[in-house]
Amino acid sequence: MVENKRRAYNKQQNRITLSPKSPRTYGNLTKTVTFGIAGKETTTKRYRSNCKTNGFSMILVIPAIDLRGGSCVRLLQGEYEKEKVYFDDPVKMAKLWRIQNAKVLHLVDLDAAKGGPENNRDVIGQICRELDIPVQVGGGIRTIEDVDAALAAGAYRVIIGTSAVLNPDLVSEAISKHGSSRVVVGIDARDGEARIQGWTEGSGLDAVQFAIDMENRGCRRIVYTDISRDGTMQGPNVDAYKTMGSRLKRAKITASGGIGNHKHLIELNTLESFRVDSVIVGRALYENVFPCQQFWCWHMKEELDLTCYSSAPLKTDGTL
Ligand code: AMZ
Repeated sequence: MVENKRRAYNKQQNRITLSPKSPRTYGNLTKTVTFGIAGKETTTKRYRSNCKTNGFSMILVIPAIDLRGGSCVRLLQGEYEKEKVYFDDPVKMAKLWRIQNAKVLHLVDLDAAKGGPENNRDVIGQICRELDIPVQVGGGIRTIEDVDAALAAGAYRVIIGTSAVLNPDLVSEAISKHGSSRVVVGIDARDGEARIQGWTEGSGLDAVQFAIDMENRGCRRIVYTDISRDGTMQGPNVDAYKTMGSRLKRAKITASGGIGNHKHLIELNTLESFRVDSVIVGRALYENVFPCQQFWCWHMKEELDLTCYSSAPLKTDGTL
């Protein structure tokens, strides 16, 4: 078999193995990816975001599931009254994003973010257990016990928003306990001001200054949402990411809000020098705007039987 051959079928293991043609081809992809076939087990090693292919950096696209009342919803600009329910089976939804090639999943408990009861905890735990990719979980993480519990339930990473504002020491404590890749800060801004409690209250804090403060506390990733763009599909607030990114020295930015088509992704892909390496996409994925999605069973989501889809959960240290 030619060494360079991209796909090799290993009969013994009954697997198709994708191996890099050359180290340059997959750049930052840290490990070989192995896909199962015909209902066999699927194993995916961890990716580093910003995979480089032939010197071209690709932003990591992270599908979002926002949970409310047990369903997958999207809000318009974060307003709880402007809710659209997309699917009522979040575990199946998570698997659908996974088979659409998600490398990381973004999971938010909207009820808990607003201070409501944490009714979604069981389903969050189930998704974390049943998916073989890292899941980042936000919404309602207010105490170190919440951080510990989410990570123990299988989340790869927790996002602290409201409590980073109200109790910034929590961020320092959680990072020193679990490390900066497992604890990140969510900054959700409207007109440059960070908002809290499910975005229902202002904080009086300037989003950029707040990000710098968090970086000084050891934070190495900011999930930065522009509220006025969120759910609109009108395009990301590129200037806001440039402004924040030019002030940060060590933290990376995950952009969020406004993605409506592939051109928006390409726009964000130019912001690597502004520390943007990944983007959360919600409504655009649910509304199937990317042509490639149509090949990935979205229209059959109700009928699809995903019980044959099994996966190896990540261990708590993030390895398989
Ligand atoms: O849409 C909303 N109203 C909303 C939302 N998506 N409110 C909060 N959140 C997300 C933030 C962040 O990921 O983007 O919840 C997380 C922060 O939650 P908390 O409870 O720590 O502020």
